[in-house]
Amino acid sequence: MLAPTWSPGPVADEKRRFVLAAERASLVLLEKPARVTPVWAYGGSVPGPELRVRRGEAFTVRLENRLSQPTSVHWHGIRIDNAMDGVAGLTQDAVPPGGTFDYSFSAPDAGTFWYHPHFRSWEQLARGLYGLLIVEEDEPPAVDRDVAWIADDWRLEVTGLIDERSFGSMRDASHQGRLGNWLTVNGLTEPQIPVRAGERIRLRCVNVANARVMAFDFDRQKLRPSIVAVDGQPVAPREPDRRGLELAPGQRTDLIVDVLEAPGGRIPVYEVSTRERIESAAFKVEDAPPLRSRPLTESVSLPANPLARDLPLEDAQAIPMLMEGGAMGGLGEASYKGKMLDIRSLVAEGKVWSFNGIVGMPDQPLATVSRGRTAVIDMINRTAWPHAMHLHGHHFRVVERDGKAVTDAPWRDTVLVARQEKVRIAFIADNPGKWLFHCHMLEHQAAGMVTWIVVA
Ligand SMILES: [Cu+2]
Repeated sequence: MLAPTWSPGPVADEKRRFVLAAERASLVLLEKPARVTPVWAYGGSVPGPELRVRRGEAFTVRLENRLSQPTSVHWHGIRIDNAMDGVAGLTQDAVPPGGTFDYSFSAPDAGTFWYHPHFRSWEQLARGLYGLLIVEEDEPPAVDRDVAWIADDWRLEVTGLIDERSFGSMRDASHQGRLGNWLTVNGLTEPQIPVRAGERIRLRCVNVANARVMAFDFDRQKLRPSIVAVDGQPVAPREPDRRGLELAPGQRTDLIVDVLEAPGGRIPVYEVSTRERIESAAFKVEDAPPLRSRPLTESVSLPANPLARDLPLEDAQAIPMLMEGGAMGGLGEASYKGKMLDIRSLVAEGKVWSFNGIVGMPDQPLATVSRGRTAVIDMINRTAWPHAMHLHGHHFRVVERDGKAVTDAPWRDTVLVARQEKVRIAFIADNPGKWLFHCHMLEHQAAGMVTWIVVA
């Protein structure tokens, strides 16, 4: 019997309505000895319920806020109606404790997306508020099973409690962000995922950590991993990088894996972003006859989403964006809430990063782009740290890195910009509204790395 890796999500009623309650819950993450970790969770589970919808269908998710602070839900990667984007303070008011909000929308693209709060994200995600939103293809690919791989990086005390004293730490904010000390996959410590020999699995990987860039080494011989989508958008099948499958915070990758290990065997998957190889989870091959006499060999390709094929750059609107600040960044002064402040005064406000000399959410957008026009954002990362830049409501392509043209880059909603790197991205501004553009290292966002773009 194949056990699911966690309990299945709620089933929508006949009117396609889901309920998502943000509430307190408990997990056991530390097992020897067992310690209870109080968390915040959607529907009492971490990850929250897996929401599954069909491409293009209208549905409603009612957020019920049972927490002691306001919250909201952002649907990461969905080219969504702006009013449903869930950004507290920009597209809606935060939902107060005891309040509700109905998110009614449809998803134009099939793929792997996720949801999380967009209010005090640095605290609310770190406490466990996140889940997968799966938009099914009109004709899903032939796989035996669809399995989530939701990677998180918790910062726990030895008692099992979430390290709350470090929330808001300026040291974290000015360096890499809040790195954790405890890795989970699907809210579990080193889960042993039961599989059958010969089985073909679609693995939906997402990094929901506040700040850690992760890399997973999926065994090439025993799993033969093939990337078929990134950030929800299909790509021609390709092998992961030899150094491991890299996932910056917010990014997703869909993998096809084939279980090429004998019954009774075990295939560990290591997290390899540091010098250690940490076992993150393992596939445990059931002691049962293989699912098929010969493993499948034909590669899987996902059907294209209705994104524009061409990205005309000739008449594109150029949007320069200089990224400055952070530890060892040498930021002298920047504008915050309309006033020039020196770095000491900025730090006193909890702010250390700037875009174009402005710290935090500006009154004026970074740019206003006419609907339908191509926009090119030229990011110059003049900081000593990488940043996972996320654009709401659109997918973009990297067209240049450090002055070198990039061709055939996948559509993404989140891109990792290395320290001191220049990355040029382009997108068609075809979704009207106010769209956030920010670093998904959530402490960087909170400490200044956030702006917005208007599509008018
Ligand atoms: Cu950042």
